[in-house]
Amino acid sequence: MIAVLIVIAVVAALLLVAGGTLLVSRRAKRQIPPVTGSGIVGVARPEPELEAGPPEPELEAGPPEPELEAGPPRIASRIGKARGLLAGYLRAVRARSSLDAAVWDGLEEALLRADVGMATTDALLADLRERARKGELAGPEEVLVALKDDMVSALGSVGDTGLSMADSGAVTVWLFVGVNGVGKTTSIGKIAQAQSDAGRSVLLAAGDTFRAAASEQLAAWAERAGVEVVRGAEGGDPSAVVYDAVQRAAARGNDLVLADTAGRLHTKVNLIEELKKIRRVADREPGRVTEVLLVLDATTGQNGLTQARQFTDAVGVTGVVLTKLDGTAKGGIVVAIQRELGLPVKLVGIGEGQRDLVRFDAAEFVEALLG
Ligand SMILES: Nc1nc2c(ncn2[C@@H]2O[C@H](COP(=O)(O)OP(=O)(O)O)[C@@H](O)[C@H]2O)c(=O)[nH]1
Ligand SMILES: [Mg+2]
Repeated sequence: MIAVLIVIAVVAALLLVAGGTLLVSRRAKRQIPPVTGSGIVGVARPEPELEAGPPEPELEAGPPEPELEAGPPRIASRIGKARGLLAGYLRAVRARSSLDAAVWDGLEEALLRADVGMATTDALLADLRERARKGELAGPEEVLVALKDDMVSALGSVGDTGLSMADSGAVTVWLFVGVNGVGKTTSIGKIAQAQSDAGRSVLLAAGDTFRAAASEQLAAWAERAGVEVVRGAEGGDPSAVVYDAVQRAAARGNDLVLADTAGRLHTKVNLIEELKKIRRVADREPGRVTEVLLVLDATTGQNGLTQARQFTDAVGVTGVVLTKLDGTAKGGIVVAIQRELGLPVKLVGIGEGQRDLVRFDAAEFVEALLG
């Protein structure tokens, strides 16, 4: 009887220990913080040590994270639609035994379908045809390799993808502009997270005062990222909100203000006037606007270019944040933006999650698209 009791006690103890170990290892797994911002948001200054940043928010706090991904998501894993569209054309091109008309037609159609745009497609193909005519490119495979190289250099020729900071002593302001629904507020939320992970002290300015929900949405992102937000009254003066945010940042010693704006009035002159004013006010000491980021929605393809032109000249855009690249076959729009607007795409949005915004890398992107 005693022997039986002893056996039962030993088994129970073993079960307890095993259960405990399992729990601990589960918890440990859940608490492993995702690898922070290395692929996100480039900066001109060296990155501070990760340890300097605020503590990682609990995973539960953010929007759903894609599973099975350690580090920041790679572009290739998210632009399946664009890859899929091109893959069919490229297979057919590769299958040709010589550089016949079908090769050129196939390439042209592929690029146009991917929304690279007529002008850019023509320019890319004219160069390749000329090189083929001179005998520099022998077959379809060589043409494809040359096309990739040309795309990478076209993408790299319009400037740096880094995001710059003001000299110390000033408060850096990054201003986000673009029409309604393109992803300004969401991108600010993601950047706030990445920048505070990188050790910066970030403050958000809810410059979209058009409706209360806009600043509430920004406040929700601020909370997730563990940063503060300065809000104004609904319908209030957005410049005043941005001004207050810069003052507050200076007083509190924040390095970086991310300023949201409204995008609703884009057909009227006064949105542009409003943005110019916000920019002027944000640039007053101690504020310094070092980036004006035009947010464009990749799913609108070529239409986005028309929008972009309305903003670029007026507010001195320094770069593009291209969102929703995960939801479109029109990935070629990246090439059109850089070539036709002469603006670098600095960041790309590849999902709705907190870490789904990555620094744009031309070689990685072209390989993901055509590889
Ligand atoms: N799939 C996907 N959705 C995005 C991305 N960026 C933003 N969105 C969604 O686009 C919608 C509009 O975004 P919002 O930030 O409110 O746009 P805003 O009006 O320019 O501030 C929201 O539902 C976002 O979740 C992205 O990169 N990928
Ligand atoms: Mg918004």
